[in-house]
Amino acid sequence: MKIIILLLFVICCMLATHFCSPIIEEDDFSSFASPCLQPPTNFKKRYFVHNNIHVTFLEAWRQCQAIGLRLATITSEEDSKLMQETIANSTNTKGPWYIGGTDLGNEGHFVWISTNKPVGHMTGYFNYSPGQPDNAGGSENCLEIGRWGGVVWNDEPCDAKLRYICESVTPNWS
Ligand SMILES: [Ca+2]
Ligand SMILES: [Ca+2]
Repeated sequence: MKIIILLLFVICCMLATHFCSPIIEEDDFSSFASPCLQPPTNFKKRYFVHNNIHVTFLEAWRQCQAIGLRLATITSEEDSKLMQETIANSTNTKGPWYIGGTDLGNEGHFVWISTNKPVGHMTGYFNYSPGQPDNAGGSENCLEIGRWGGVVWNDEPCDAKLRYICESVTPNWS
């Protein structure tokens, strides 16, 4: 009889542990599978033209970060049109400005430093000026926009002091 009671006690303890203290693994996100918590499929991009200081590419990268933004990426014709409108409405409409593309460390293979994605990734969108990027002098590793007017891109030495353009990307819940 004592053995049966002891066994029942052990089983009760095991059940209590199972139901009262569920162990959730750190990487178990199944509990977040509610439709209400799905990530948005649309994002709204805004550009911010900074004309007040001239900085190197890496300084521009950090300047954007310091105000909660990131150095601009342009991944579609729609982005390019938005860029054109934003520049037209800025306090200085003459470039060039840094945007976030660089082939530092891997010549000829440009990535967006803000997203770690190759330039043209998924969309195949490029907007280089004819003949660019040319890596002139063997040392042009950062992308600028607006050197010759418009919004075409050119590679430029990363230590050139230029104005710069940041962006914000926010979920579009509407
Ligand atoms: Ca280069
Ligand atoms: Ca160039």
